[in-house]
Amino acid sequence: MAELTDARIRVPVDAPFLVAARGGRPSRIPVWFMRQAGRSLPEYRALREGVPMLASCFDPEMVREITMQPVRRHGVDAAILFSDIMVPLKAAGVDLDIVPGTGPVVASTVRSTADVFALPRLDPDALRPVGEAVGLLLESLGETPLIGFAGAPFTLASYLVEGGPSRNHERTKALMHSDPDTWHALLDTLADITLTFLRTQIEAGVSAIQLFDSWAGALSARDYRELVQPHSAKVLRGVGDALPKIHFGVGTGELLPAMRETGADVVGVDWRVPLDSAVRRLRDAAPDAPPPVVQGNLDPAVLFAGWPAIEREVRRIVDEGHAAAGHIFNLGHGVLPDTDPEMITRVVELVHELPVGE
Ligand code: 1CP
Repeated sequence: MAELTDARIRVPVDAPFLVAARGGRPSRIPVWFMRQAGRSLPEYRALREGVPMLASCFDPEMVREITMQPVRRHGVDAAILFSDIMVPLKAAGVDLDIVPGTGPVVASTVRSTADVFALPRLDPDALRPVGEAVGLLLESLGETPLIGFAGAPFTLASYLVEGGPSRNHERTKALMHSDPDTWHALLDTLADITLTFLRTQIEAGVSAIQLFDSWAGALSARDYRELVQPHSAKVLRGVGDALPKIHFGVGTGELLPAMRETGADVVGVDWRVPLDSAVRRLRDAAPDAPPPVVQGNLDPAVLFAGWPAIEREVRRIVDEGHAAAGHIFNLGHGVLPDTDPEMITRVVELVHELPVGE
């Protein structure tokens, strides 16, 4: 693979994040935070002043700077590319916007076979600014790994079908149950778009990828396996095995084994399931598979509880993470906007002081 011989990549093979992701014993417990780039940082808000979210995602210098901000400030073990799950759809020409305070809003919902066939294909050239941003970041990051990411087909579909953020996903569930053929055609199209987005980032030099199926926890395990899993598997198998693959969703305690079966090396866990229970669920479901590697799972709201409570929770999570073959410390979902950045820095320092385990 080209990325393994790319002289611009200076990430050592024993970087703690990469070792843990592979189920090895790192020199320290690696830590990064979902949504670490953005929102809670004053330097982010200053830079984004007057620049729409999607415009910033297609500006390579801006992406470089926003991606670097939490690395400089907190000393995390990995950077995550500043972008959004809607970027590949925007690049394909889908009429959508990211509205401040709301999230992604789609101009025309996708609910019929005709709507699915009318979806544009994604020309990789339209993602050139994303590849350029990754290239710039390889220089700035040096030895710190860069995580690329994409939204999984189900989570992307939920925005296209609902037209925006949704609490109950009722129209999405109505489509999957009333017209499975159209549903599968939609998810197959989205899997192709997602793969193109990930391949752009991989060819440009990211060290790992995370597939966000943020809203998959809204589904039963039965529906997930039948209507979603094959499409996420198409994405993760299509990416290949050259770099570690993390798969995450919120409220997915019942889905953890099924999500791992899509081809994930690392399973992201939210705060609802203790990491040792998550490891047991994964191991019991696949006794012959390699021992599980997990990422998580501090409740983002605990960062508002004051240091003594935060410290107690971090220590508990690190202890429970010792049940896994590898543990990447993270939150159970993204950093909340009003989080005090100082608490994040202190969590990084504490995790780095704690023992790695056997
Ligand atoms: O107005 C603003 O400043 C935009 C807020 C914002 C930001 C900073 C949005 C809109 N997206 C992002 C960046 C982003 N999105 C990143 C950056 C890298 C980092 O993690 O630091 C990432 C990884 C995402 C991924 C993303 N976007 C997900 C999956 C992760 C998750 O949190 O579950 C989802 C579901 C989205 C959709 C989205 N984009 C933006 C918002 C507010 C939302 C969620 C809307 C909803 O609740 O449905």
